[in-house]
Amino acid sequence: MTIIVTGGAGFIGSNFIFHMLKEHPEDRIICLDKLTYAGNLSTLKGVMDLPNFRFVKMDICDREAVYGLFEEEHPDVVVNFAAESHVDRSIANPEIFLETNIIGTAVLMDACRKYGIERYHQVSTDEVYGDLPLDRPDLFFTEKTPLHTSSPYSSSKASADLLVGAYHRTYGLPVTISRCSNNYGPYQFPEKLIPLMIANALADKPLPVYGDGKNVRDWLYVEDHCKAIDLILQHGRAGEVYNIGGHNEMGNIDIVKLICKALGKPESLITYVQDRKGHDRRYAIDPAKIHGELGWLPETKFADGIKKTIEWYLTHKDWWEEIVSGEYQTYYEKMYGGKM
Ligand code: NAD
Ligand code: TDX
Repeated sequence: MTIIVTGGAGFIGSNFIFHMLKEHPEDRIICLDKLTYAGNLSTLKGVMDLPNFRFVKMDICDREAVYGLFEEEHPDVVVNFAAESHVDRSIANPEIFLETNIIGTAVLMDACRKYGIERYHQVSTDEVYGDLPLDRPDLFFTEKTPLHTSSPYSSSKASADLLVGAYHRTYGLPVTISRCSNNYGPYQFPEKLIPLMIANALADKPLPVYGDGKNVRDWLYVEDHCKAIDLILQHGRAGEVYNIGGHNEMGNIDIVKLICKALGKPESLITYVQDRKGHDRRYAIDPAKIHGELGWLPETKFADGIKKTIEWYLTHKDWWEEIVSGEYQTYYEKMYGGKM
């Protein structure tokens, strides 16, 4: 099989490529990535020379280029990870989120319609369901929870999900959608909570916690997410949505304290800053459907996953120090400069 993986130079996409090349060496993987600030070619250096891997620098919104690639490669499967993925950036500048996350998805599916495909898989997020209250721990997101978004990011992802559903119903495109909770693990860009706190703590810099720090996220080790998508591609039913979650809810402040402890840094580094606008309170996934239909359950306990993740950032300083010292610094100053 030939599989196009978009956004494969980013965090989850690269981990998915590593997973697929290991588990399905008979498949050919083509990584299509625009290499935005979040895409890093050095992440893929270990697989770049493999005969069944090809990297193509391309924008998913570039219809002509995307059609050209489909014409040349005739992919059997497309897995779309490519997106603008950071909520805070979407609040500062929504437009690129609408372009990449909505128009890009439409272009990819149009190419699938034109050239034929066995499966188009859309990597979505639990954020499309909005948030849950902190005082109702009995409530979870199921696939039937109505879409109810808070940020330009989640709205763009929900819009894309609606389009994917429409292409299935209108054109019979064989699609699947997965909606996953917060991922953590190697190669995550240090603008996201866990790697940002690790990088700042190591540099003895303030650890910026939004609001009261009590917002809850449902953390999933990235490898478990990749395994779930692999299963959906093999056995998932076309037209269906699958929620993927870790059953691992944690308050932000507890994660930050845990990172301080693991790195031997004082909690006095923790600095409460102005809350994110429209900040979702709690996310929690009910993964009963993917468990019942496909037998998937998260395998990595948070205690083990976070240990592995911290260890990875300690042993791969060259990977993230380059990012922290470059263009990202301008964003960081804009985002946190006046707040701390
Ligand atoms: P990321 O920001 O680390 O990576 C995104 C990748 O997409 C980058 O390599 C970037 O260069 C590429 N890209 C961006 N715009 C592009 C375009 N126009 N054309 C081609 N490539 C483009 O993101 P991530 O955290 O790996 O997330 C991957 C996907 O998973 C996204 O769709 C995101 O919405 C979804 N998701 C993420 C999480 C999470 O916790 N990180 C959870 C649930 C769902
Ligand atoms: O500096 C920070 N301080 C802070 O308190 C940052 C960057 C985050 N936070 C809080 C905000 C959230 O409650 O930590 C929590 C996690 O924040 P992010 O890492 O930005 O993730 P989140 O907004 O939950 O979204 C993530 O999960 C769902 C991904 O970025 C999305 O792409 C995915 O869809």
